[in-house]
Amino acid sequence: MKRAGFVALIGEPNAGKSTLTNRMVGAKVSIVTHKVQTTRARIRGVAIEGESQIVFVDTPGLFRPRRRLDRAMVAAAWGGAADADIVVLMVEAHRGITEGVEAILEGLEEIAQGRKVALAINKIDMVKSEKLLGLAQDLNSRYDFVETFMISAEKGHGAEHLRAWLAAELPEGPWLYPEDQIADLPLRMIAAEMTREKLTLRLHQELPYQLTVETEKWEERKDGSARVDQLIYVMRDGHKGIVLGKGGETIKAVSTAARAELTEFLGRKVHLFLQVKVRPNWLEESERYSEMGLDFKDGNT
Ligand SMILES: Nc1nc2c(ncn2[C@@H]2O[C@H](COP(=O)(O)OP(=O)(O)OP(=O)(O)O)[C@@H](O)[C@H]2O)c(=O)[nH]1
Ligand SMILES: [Mg+2]
Repeated sequence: MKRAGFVALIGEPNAGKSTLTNRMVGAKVSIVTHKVQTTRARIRGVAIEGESQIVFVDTPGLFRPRRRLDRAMVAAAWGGAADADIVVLMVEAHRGITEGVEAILEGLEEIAQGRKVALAINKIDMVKSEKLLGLAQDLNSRYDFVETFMISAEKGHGAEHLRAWLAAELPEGPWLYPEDQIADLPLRMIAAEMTREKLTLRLHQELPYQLTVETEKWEERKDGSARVDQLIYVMRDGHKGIVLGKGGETIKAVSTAARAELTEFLGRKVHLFLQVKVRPNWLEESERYSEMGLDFKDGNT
């Protein structure tokens, strides 16, 4: 019997939601870095398990938002949970029940309403197994999870078990996407995200949080290759200098890494052109939000 539905992965920034999404899908559809607040919008990745089509909804981390962008991100994350058939809360094994996790548990009470909520304790590769049972009990005493999983999204422990469980719990019904589709995200956005990942990995401190990347032009060439032009918006002249790097070496390295990844993803040659633009107010421009897949109005208040 065919089954299909949405599984939202929620949790604090850095919990491993995007890593798990990619593992479940079997391809990199969502960017991953060691820094917090990497994912900015909902990213849908599609996995098939037996007769079930599981649409994983990777969400931005939940934290106490300050900027308009932060508020829009957090709203997108809760929205993802509210629209899902099943919600999986991811908690980092070595960090345990932080203030952030407590705040999420409170929020869950409100949005869960009849939805199945499962717990996935992630990064079990980082702690002694004796610690896990206590953490699982503690979390289950605070919220009535339908099931608890111990996983390592990165190493793969427990991932198959979780996927099989999700596949069986989804409602019966026709599949939502064609069989060969792995992500529900325009290519131009995937490409922009790849570049943003490389920038985030190379740039320090606050800079990754003060830039955005957009694919401006996508041209299919007769020889089968693609020409992709992207804009990197930064807020200050000084930031532009840092993104470019001495003699342009930073932007060159970013471009090389992003192009390699996009080439592999598409399976054909890519010409990638990056341009940095200073735009002091981009965080307050609604068009930047729609390009990211966020709702500008969610950032109000
Ligand atoms: N050791 C270990 N590291 C992990 C595991 N899962 C994820 N990570 C690492 O944790 C960091 C954050 O992973 P992400 O998948 O980007 O986390 P996220 O929850 O999507 O983070 P945001 O998008 O910022 O909300 C990365 O450095 C991952 O490699 C795991 O099971 N074990
Ligand atoms: Mg993420």
